[in-house]
Amino acid sequence: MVTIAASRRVRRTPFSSGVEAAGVKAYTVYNHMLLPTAFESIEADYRHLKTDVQIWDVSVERQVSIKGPDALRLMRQISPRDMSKMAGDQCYYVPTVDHNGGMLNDPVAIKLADDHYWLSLADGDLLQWALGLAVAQGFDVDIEEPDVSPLAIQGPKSDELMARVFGEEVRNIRFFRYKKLKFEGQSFVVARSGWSKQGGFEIYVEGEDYGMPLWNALFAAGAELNVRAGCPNLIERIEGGLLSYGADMRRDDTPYECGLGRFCNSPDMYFGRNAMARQAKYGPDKMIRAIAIEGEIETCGSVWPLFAGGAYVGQVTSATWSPDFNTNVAIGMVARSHWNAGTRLEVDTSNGMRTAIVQEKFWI
Ligand code: THG
Repeated sequence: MVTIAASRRVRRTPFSSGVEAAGVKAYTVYNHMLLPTAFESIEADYRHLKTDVQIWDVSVERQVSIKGPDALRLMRQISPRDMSKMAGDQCYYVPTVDHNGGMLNDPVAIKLADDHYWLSLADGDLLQWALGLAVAQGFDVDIEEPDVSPLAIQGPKSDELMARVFGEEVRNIRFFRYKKLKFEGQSFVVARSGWSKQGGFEIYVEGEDYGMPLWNALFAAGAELNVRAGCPNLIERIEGGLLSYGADMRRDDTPYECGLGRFCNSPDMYFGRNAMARQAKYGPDKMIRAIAIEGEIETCGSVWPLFAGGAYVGQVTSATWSPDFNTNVAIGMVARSHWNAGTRLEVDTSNGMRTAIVQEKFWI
């Protein structure tokens, strides 16, 4: 087996020793840090995620901390989602765009105080864009990457497991809200969120000291719940239409093109508003779609072009077999002329041409 060499550039996490002891089978690198991609196998992990409860080392969801009198002003410049009415215990999924409306990242924003936010990043160096804007405009904010490592608890038994470790209060946390809860006398942000459709929580673990004690406490409390180590699951997240920045969308796509138009409601503060005005009014010319693929395929590890009668009409960027839906499930970007549900296309996969059918919506 080939291994990835960790270093100061490719960082380990506070939970890496637990991840290794749990038998991690594969890693990827995300935000210059190790992210597990499989334990038993992607299909076995998927089955278990949907029936039990898993603990995910998602430390790679690094935080950018924006703190100071101009924090909200800066937040409103970097995202088309209006953050001015965010509650004090709220998290928002916020597309962030450049001056052309090109997606730079799709973080979760956490409001810690009126003058303090975290941006929980997807893969990309968004800190540099935020810092550039702040410095160039003389904003009064501190911008840094604090050592915060999210640990996700996902699956139908998440509430039960979390209640055993953090108390019954966790059950009252609403979707995309958080409470500050204690473990061993230390307070942590605990939010009802996570990159699966199976429900669950994310614990924002500050520093290294509590990492393995918390990991071990969760495993001890969850033994009879059949708790296991897991990670974001490729099959489940395609079924659920959870987009992966860098794979399904990039800087050449706007939030409207990514199907994230419902998160674009900021009046006028953000860079990119002029470039996005036409799409806000008339809609985009291409959009992310759920796509089913017929026949046998390998998991998509790159980009598969989509054709209609030989003409290029888009691309598939994620695809794999779904045992529950008995079809290959995929995410792709499709031209307006061919994006209606039921449209039959051809897709050039690593195993050759296959039939692809545009779906009405994602599977879960
Ligand atoms: N949690 C945290 N940080 C993250 C992720 C996360 N950073 C990286 C990556 N994931 C960012 N991307 C997403 C994409 C989708 C969602 C969250 C982060 C998500 N979407 C919900 C959905 O589509 O059903 C709901 C969004 C909403 O309605 O507000 O959860 O997972 N900390």
